[in-house]
Amino acid sequence: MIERYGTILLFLIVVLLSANGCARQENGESRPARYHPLKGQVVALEPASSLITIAHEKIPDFMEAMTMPFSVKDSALFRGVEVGDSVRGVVAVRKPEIWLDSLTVIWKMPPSK
Ligand SMILES: [Cu+2]
Repeated sequence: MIERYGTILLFLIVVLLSANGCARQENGESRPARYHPLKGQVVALEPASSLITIAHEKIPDFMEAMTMPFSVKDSALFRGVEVGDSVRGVVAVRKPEIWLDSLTVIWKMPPSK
């Protein structure tokens, strides 16, 4: 009798774990992201927090012009970027997540002497 309950319990645990796995997949990677082009100026770089703050122009159908931090998934985006640089980039949105997907420097602040 006890052995039988053990088997049922194990079965329930397996079912619950696999159901959880499915739900996680549906909420995450499988849904496509939307991409918005961005133009702006770098205000702050925080590689330790994976954040780049950009004063960005209006993004049509998405956001008004504002200064805001963007999270960065690929640390390579920090390479060659400095505060003051004018940039173009692409913002990816997969609700509730927003991140900076690419970044290109289009103008560099001349070194001050
Ligand atoms: Cu914004």
